[in-house]
Amino acid sequence: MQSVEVDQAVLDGLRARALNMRRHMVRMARGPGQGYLGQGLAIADALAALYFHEMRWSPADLQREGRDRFILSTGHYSIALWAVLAEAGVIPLTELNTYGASDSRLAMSTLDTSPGVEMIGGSLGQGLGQAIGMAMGERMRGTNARMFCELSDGELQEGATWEAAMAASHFGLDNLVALIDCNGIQADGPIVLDMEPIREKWSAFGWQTEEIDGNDMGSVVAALARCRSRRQKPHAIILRTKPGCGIRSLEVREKSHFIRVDSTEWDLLAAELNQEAAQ
Ligand SMILES: Cc1ncc(C[n+]2csc(CCOP(=O)(O)OP(=O)(O)O)c2C)c(N)n1
Repeated sequence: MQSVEVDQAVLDGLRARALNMRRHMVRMARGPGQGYLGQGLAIADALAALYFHEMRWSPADLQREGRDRFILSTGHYSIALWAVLAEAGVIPLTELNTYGASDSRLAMSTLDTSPGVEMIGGSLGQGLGQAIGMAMGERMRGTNARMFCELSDGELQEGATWEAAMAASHFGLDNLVALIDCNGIQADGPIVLDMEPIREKWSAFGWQTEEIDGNDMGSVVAALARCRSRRQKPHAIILRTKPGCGIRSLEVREKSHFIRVDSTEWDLLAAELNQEAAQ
């Protein structure tokens, strides 16, 4: 595997971004007192690396032609998307505590009325197929834009995901990167169907694959850099992530699909996050 040297200052900057995003997420879930916080905290490092290092996009023009795109297939991970967009200055910080309110742009699953949303989520298993359409479209237009599609381990149980995986390798979409968030949970328990060995399955479907600790910034940045090489194959990065990452009491929680805590506990969670960051 090609080794990638990443500047320490760059990594430190991205870790600081991810920490801020985790703070934004706690603030969001605190509004309604609940939310998909566990998954958001887990995927924060990957989104920080994408939006603040790997992707070519402009916070000032979210519709810019030929932009790199992030496609969030797992719609209920929206809390992480709102957090990265808030960190980039696209969403005002004051709006974050409207998360999940009925008239809010920041819904608990992605809507087309929210900023920076490339596809409407909610129905799982749809993202990779849509990302393929976008990747083919950009190729036909002759741009260098790349598509980064997040999907969850639960979505690996959808037939549509594997149909899309076959199509991407058939068409040699080397401008497509799938980020497969393997957090090991599916709703209120462990993953229902055993999908292992996940990496081997993607390799067998013709993808260039690697498997990393999705909460280690150095590994995430290096894996994304390796996907820049265009060798007629789509790329899959299997991210092993920790639900609740950054807040110890959530990391060890048995059920972290939908987090609800008492109003008195939010300060404690925020303090735990700061404490872990200081270590
Ligand atoms: C097509 C479809 N089937 C079922 C659901 C209901 N559903 C919502 S979240 C969820 C769990 C999915 O697990 P995973 O995607 O791994 O997400 P995580 O548990 O990590 O949040 C399910 C089955 C859905 N949203 N879409």
